[in-house]
Amino acid sequence: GSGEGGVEFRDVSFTYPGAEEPVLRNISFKARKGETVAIIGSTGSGKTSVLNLIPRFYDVAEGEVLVDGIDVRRYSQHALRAKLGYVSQRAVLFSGTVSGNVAYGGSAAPGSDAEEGVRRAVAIAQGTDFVERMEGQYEGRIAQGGDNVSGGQKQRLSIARAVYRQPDIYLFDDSFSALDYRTDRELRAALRRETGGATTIIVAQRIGTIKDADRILVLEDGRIVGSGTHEELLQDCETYQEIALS
Ligand code: TTP
Ligand code: MG
Repeated sequence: GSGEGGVEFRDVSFTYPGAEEPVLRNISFKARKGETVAIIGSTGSGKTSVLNLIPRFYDVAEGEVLVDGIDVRRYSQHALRAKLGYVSQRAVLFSGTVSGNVAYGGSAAPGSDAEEGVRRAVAIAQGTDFVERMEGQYEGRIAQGGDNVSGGQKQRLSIARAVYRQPDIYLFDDSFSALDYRTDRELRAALRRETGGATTIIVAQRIGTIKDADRILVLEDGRIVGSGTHEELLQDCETYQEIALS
């Protein structure tokens, strides 16, 4: 079932406030504890919209979204968000230190346990090398909007921010898109190794990022048009074949 650490969608349809047409139609899937479920599909197919329903950025009117087997509407905002490590499609950094960004405003003074946590999170996110090359390292300055770090570095720091919180469930919205293949692979391997048993939902545009997922959902116009492993989908999902061969 979708017990501890699980996510489940039960026949979810969703329309944005003020919109006429549903953006998601009859979405059902399960990510059991420790599984990696990937979502792929063309731009505008609804991938971000699926993820947005898990932390309750929006509430569904039809169907149910469950976390640990419980309807998300029954959690307090705080209890729900504490379980989730959400990394948005646009990495958001604020002006402050590397540590402050990873600990999300929390204090991570040099020598504290929090600083240890920051180092560990940055290491898992494959950011140690560039952070340690920065002037000031973990106390080094991040400019407003992260303008002094590259796109891939920004992504790694926002991933580190999620890792730091040690969530049961990771939600990655295209969070690896600016990483080279090797960093992408190593980051995901480190996550699997170090976050023992966390459930992961990965939205991605490239096959390499999602190929080894336990299950891949193919989204088209807000509907699931295929679901299975990479091999299964290559066999029997036309949309997936098109993505894979493009
Ligand atoms: P998304 O769910 O954002 O589609 P996507 O994540 O698959 O696309 P991309 O690969 O480019 O990131 O959008 C689906 C539709 O929903 C699209 O028509 C835009 C609309 N939408 C809103 O109206 N409000 C929102 O907050 C979002 C996220 C999407
Ligand atoms: Mg998106």
